[in-house]
Amino acid sequence: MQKILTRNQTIELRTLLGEARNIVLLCHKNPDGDAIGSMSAMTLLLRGMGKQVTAIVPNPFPDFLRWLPTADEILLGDRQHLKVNNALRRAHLIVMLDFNTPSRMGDLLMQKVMETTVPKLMIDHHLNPDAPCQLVISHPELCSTCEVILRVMCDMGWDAKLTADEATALYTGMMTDTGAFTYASNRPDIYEAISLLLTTGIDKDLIYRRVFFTHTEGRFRLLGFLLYEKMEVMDELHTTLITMTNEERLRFHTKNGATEGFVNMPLEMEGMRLSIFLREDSEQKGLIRVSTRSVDDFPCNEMCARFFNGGGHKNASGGSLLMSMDEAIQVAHQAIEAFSDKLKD
Ligand SMILES: [Mn+2]
Repeated sequence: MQKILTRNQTIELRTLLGEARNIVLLCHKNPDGDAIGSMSAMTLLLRGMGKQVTAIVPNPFPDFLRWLPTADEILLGDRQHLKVNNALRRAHLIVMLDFNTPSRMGDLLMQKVMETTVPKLMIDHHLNPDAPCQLVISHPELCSTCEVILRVMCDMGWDAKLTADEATALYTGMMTDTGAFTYASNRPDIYEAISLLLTTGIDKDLIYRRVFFTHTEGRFRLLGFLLYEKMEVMDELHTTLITMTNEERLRFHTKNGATEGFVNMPLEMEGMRLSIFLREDSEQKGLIRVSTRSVDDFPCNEMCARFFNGGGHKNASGGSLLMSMDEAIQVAHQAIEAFSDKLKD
């Protein structure tokens, strides 16, 4: 695998870590497998170097990630205020994982973090990093932050001591950010990286089941309802739109996050190019969460930037709208119309 760190970055990283005894790890709001996988791997890696590590999430993460090494120690930024404040006050280094700009941590945590003058390191794979950090290791061409971390470990010569627990965490992030290697996963060196992870003896099939075979009956019935009753299919535009209100979600006794992955499913219909999923936020009234997925060259990130106050990756992006569901549906239709040239045959 080619090196991803420049000589200067290598030196800067060594300096940042060398001076830091207490390290705080942070990830984005609504943490996913890559966010928690990154924090888990970094916690283990840095502890292996003798560091005191505290990992903080802005808000709770899904239960299917709870089995990851060190996940049970992660502090909740929206609940454990005292412990979070203490960890931030004691920190000699703050490491931001899997996000490109402080606002992705949510207002509360962002404010606390940006108030501190502690040196900051960002490791990420989202486009256009924008954060006041001493060192930004940003690689949008890589599939996940976990892949970035593994490549950093290789460049720094830390991979020789790669443990099975670290590999498990890193594999989880790579797997979840690529839909189990079904998108954003054509680069050959992804498989070199996986090969390296497998040499530690991890069971990737078990990791797959632990992450993906964990659904409740409610989720399945909600999925059935949404696909049957709430999915609009625009054949000529090769596009689907699914919408879900809180009331509909609660009817199936499912938690927030139970719809994870739903947006990918319409793309399994032959010829589909774009899937849009609108759902009411579980907490903030009048906020509509937007997820988009596409195949091939359709630019979800451009659509999300132009219409949904968001962005992300070409084939997987998101955003949000402050309006009613009916209004959001209208915006979605405008977005689809504006991109119709790219969607039609
Ligand atoms: Mn990621």
